[in-house]
Amino acid sequence: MNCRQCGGRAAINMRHHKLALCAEHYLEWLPEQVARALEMYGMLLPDDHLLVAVSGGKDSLALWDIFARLGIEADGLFIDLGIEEAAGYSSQSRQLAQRFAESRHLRLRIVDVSAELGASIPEAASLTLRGRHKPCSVCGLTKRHIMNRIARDEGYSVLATGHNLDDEAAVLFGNTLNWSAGYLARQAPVLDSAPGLVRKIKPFCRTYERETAAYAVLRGIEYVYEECPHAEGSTSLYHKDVLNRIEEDRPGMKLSFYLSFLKARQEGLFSNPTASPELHPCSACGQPTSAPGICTFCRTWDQVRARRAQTE
Ligand code: Q46
Ligand code: ZN
Ligand code: ZN
Repeated sequence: MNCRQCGGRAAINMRHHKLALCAEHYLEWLPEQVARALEMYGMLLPDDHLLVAVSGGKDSLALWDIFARLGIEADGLFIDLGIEEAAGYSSQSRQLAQRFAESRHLRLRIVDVSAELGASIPEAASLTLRGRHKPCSVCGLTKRHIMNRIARDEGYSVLATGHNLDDEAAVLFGNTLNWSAGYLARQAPVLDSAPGLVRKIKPFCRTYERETAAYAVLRGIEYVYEECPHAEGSTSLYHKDVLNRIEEDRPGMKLSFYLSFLKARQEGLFSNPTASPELHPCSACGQPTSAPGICTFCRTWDQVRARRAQTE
């Protein structure tokens, strides 16, 4: 297989794009794709102050690298969840994120959940009802809260995440299986800002996971290879697996599934105005919530601290 641009040996063959490229041309091609997505979805505004959520994985580090190569200034935010199973998943991720930032002279803001909230994510999960099965619901809730709080309080106007096409297609697939109209109405490459909420963007929403992985490897980016140990057996991994099997037989299916959804969404298929819950500021932390009184984040962590006090 040869590179379409120079005829040299291809480093990646993207059947879904009917395109093979050598390492050099691939490393030019992907940032161009990201620049196109930024433009196409109006992700960035001229005076934006950008924060990238960095997990230490391939997607977020590749995205931060691409921003730097495109000349787009962005600081990073790493949230240390305190997940120490699987040979220190969080410490390893934190180290790699720090090493990446230092080697490129980029600013990385670190929030340590245990230090800031009094318990790690696995501890919090074991202390609440929500964590009876997996820590993912308390984890997702906490990450969303911290990302928005740091962005809002520290003067960022936009938050970028490394969600790729495989992530987006799996979420879409899950929401479609359940016909979750509210979630479908809100799934988009850009989530506009609202009172108390910064704008969120997903510049890799059209980029296959294989492509971000190839980019990270070819750029020599050191990243955490392992998934979080709690991801194992999750519904979203199962949905990814199903979609991968279809993609194998029909290259490009994932992309067309996602893009056709965006088109249908734009044409009003999910525009039921009653689907969006009304938001008001949480009486404890001030972040927008649809829950009456205090938000689910504050309620959950109050419960964690109360249970911890009982057990001490
Ligand atoms: S939610 Fe669950 Fe992830 Fe948190 S506990 Fe791990 S798998 S990191 S995206
Ligand atoms: Zn080439
Ligand atoms: Zn709150």
